[in-house]
Amino acid sequence: VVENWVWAASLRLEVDGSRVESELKELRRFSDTAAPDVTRILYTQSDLDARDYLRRLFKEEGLVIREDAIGNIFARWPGKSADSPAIGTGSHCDAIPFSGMYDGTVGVVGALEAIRALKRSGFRPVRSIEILVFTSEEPTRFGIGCLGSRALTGVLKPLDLMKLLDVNNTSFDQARFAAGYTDKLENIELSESYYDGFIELHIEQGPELEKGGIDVGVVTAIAAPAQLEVTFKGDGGHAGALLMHLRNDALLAGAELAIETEKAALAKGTRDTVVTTGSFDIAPNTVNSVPRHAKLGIDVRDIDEQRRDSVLEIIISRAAEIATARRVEHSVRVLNKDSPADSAVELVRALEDSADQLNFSHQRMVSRAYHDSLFIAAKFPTAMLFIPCRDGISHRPDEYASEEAISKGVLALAHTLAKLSSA
Ligand code: HGY
Ligand code: MN
Ligand code: MN
Ligand code: MN
Repeated sequence: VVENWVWAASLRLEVDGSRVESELKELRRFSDTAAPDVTRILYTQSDLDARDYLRRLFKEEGLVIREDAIGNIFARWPGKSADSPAIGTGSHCDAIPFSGMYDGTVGVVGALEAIRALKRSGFRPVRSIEILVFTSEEPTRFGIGCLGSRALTGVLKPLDLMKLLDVNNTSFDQARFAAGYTDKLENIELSESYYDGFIELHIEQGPELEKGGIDVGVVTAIAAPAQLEVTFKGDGGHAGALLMHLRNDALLAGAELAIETEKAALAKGTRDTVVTTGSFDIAPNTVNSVPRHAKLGIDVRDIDEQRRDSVLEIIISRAAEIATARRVEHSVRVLNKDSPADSAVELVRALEDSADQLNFSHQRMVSRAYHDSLFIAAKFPTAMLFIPCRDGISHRPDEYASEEAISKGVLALAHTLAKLSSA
């Protein structure tokens, strides 16, 4: 590894930050909500337009493109030994409703600029370098995040994918066929030797790097996400005529549970346990009708899997107690309960070496957001590279990463890709 280090130090890479910024701005145009809010949901026209745009950029760079049965996009820069396991990099380009323009996209356009910078320097990889645009990192349409990477690593099998339905009862197969993805689901899973290593560049989505004035973060572990859905059903009735003691109000059961989820997180006494009741649907949702249906979407995370699971158990038992006390029916569905992932030590070191070579300050950190790297890490050596974002804001339209921060992330990524693809 030392000779790579010495050799890579001779790289003189130029990153065109303003080109990256303009390409991110162009990507933002593909949205179902007006700027600055970005909404880009799996297989919608905005998503398909964004994919077309990215494929155009990849083609301009002469990359070899393929797409799999669910729309994971692979854009490969063939190396001298094209058959060796490749070095992967990339992220996602879908966006939750009313969010920002940097989450995911920095890791896609940044990976392309890293390849362009390496090409401009005359560098030629031994191992191919491949950009992977994961098809649906956000849980918005089918309720579960990281669909692309779960399928690529076999966490979700074809049968699991076929069971997925969106809120309009459109099946995953119907949705992907309509988007033009008709290959067999069985062809998605990657072989063990597909990648030799994978690096994902992403905004931190937290305040630590900016607060510390640190150029880049090297992610050592990715927190363990879990999502559950709790539904309460009551009899409902007339808001005026139904007396209070005769009610079994589904909304109030849900409201009580939402407060209990916050209590369960705080009771753990650590900042690493976070719980969010992110969605709360009620029906019939009319002011003069006692709610008879409430559905809560609850997101539970921690870097400690046992602690996360104990919070899940508390929430599930409180839901049952509340249902009994309020004489409502209830059901609980755990959509996913994933394990945390550790980065590969050799990739953490490679990223730190690159930062040192570039005189960038860096720090090791945990990712509190989940990413496709969470699943890729179970099959291939993986690490993530974070750049600061303003006030740590994300999943909001005022999410922002400066051109300088992005350029530093791209330079550190390019240096690391050069090293990893040279042996
Ligand atoms: O929710 C997350 O952590 C990711 O941004 N989807
Ligand atoms: Mn996100
Ligand atoms: Mn993301
Ligand atoms: Mn150092």
